[in-house]
Amino acid sequence: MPKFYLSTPIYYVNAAPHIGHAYTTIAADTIKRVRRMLGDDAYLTTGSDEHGQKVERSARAAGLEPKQFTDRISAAFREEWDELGLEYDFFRRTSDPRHALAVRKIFERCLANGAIYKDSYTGKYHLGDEAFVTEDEARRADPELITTVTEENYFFRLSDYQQRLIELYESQPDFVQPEARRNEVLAFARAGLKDLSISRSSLRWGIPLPNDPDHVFYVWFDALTTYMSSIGYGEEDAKQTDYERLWPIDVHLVGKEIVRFHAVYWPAFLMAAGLPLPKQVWAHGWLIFQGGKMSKTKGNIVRALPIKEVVGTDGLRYYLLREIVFGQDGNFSHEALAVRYNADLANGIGNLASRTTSMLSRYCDGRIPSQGSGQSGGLPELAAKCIPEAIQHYEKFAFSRALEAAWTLLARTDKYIVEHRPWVLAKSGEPGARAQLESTLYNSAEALRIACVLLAPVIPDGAQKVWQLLGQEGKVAAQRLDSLRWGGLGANTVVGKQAAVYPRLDVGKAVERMEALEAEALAQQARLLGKEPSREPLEVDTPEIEIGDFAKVDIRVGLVLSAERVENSKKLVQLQVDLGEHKPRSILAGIAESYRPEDLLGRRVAVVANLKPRKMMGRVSQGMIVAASLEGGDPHLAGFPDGTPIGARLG
Ligand code: ME8
Repeated sequence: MPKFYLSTPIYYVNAAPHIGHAYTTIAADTIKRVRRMLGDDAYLTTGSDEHGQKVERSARAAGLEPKQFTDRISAAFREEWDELGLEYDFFRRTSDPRHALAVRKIFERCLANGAIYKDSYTGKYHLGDEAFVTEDEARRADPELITTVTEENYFFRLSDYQQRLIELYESQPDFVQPEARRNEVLAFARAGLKDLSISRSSLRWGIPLPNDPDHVFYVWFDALTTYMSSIGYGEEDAKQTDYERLWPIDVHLVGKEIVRFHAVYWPAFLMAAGLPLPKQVWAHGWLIFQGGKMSKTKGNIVRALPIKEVVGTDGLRYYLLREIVFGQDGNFSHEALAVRYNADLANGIGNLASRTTSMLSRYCDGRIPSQGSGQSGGLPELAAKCIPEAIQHYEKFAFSRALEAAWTLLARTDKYIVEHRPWVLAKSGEPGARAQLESTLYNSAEALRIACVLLAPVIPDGAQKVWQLLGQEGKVAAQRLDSLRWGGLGANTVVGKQAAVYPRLDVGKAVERMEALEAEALAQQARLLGKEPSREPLEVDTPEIEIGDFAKVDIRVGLVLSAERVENSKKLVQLQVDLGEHKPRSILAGIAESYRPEDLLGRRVAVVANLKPRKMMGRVSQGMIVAASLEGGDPHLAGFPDGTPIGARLG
């Protein structure tokens, strides 16, 4: 049996999984199902990328040690994949000591082959991407995420591999796909490759280098090796056999932003280590939500489980693989998802399955009749065309086109039923009516059976239900796509009891429910990540003062009568505050980034009433509003309950 080994990226565990991660993992799961249904011994590896500064920082922010934190988030990823019914065979955490064995082994091989040297390096470092970036990239990035780092690093001689990499892309045009990504990678390699820093001495949360334990591996050298460590590379015991059986990997499925790491750095590391190269790197596009790539830092995130609650895993899988051309970017929308679900699953295959089985119950005693000699409406010929078409598209990961091929058959079947009107034939006494009735029902059920097998990789739950409705035994997933032929449905098979495979949705309500569940999931995630950021214990080290010094400050309760933002200032709000004097004071406060003017109206605030008037942005402030903040943090206004007398003095 041919083997097929496939990977998803290993996801950073600095936050809970979102639908972008689910997208890749669903696509990979679909590919694995297709390969199994084509007779391959197919395996999928995934995992969690746990080292590096980004994860370490998130752990600290949650008040946890990195290991505790990554235990939690890595488990959340696994639970998510299990809940979505995604069938991975290997899950490797980079914090697993078995993974370190593989990383060290590859490093030692590269070292022995002269591909590694030590040098000092200063450069701009992107904290979000965990990578040194060019000056140009640094300028374009969010300044908060860029720092300058000087370090003694171990370097990988990437520049030595430029020619061999170019030859690889040229001699194996399929090595990077789709074509646009291949061109991008080729252009990158042709532009010249710089040596790559592969260690950090400033980091602790990582795998120490075997020859210099003050350094830990840079996350990408560490992370990429997971594809080998998960199948036992580096271990001495019998698990090695998985590696021997499965390596080299057939496909690395990745998002397009990490194609360079997989298609340039990774093969170069393997060349230097004298190990077999992957056969293909396949990079898909991004899910776009609210105008941008979904990202943890931007917060424009959608999660998969709230969607699953409403449309099931099939609804989610179908939408992602049908609506978005695999390889290109695509917009995500809850509404489009619900509309698709109704049109194609509930009203499409679901309705066809329940109609067909109910007619079989009514007119044929719940059994499949023989094919008979009635008109077949061209369904057998159409099926013979759609089967290889769907398979070819699946093999190229053109999921939406494979699904279209299956839907061509379903749509034609719907029409065929309407054309022949079994409900009329059943009552007709005309000669030949019964024969046509039986042929119509046989052909419809057979077309449905074929579509069901073709669709099983994408909508496994519904396909299994339809399979059973048609009285078929075992698992539809155990069928072979490549031996699927018209006529496989046996006469006399007893069909199952009617049941809605995909209940129809009220689109508006479904969207509302998905959004409400999303909000709940967000709250849950906040708990997962720890609500209160941890920090160093605070030192209150301001010099002591006498009570008389304090008495000099006149702080009073004021009532905010009006508030407006100061033009051209990001921070300032101008307030009219009643202190119980003959007229309100005009006071400027730097709180516009934390409070909307309308939220300030009617608040009782603390005002330093005897502060010398100050001028800001051309306006005079007659006092100061008291707010609390940690250094650099958001201001929080001091306030008083309703009923506190206006003008009352604090002391
Ligand atoms: O990059 N649309 O991890 P990561 C589509 N740890 N796919 C998306 C997506 C979106 N909006 N957002 C994320 C890392 N993905 C490294 C990988 S591999 C040795 C190390 C998917 O958590 C897509 O597959 O940032 C993307 O490449 C991956 O998640 C990035 O996950």
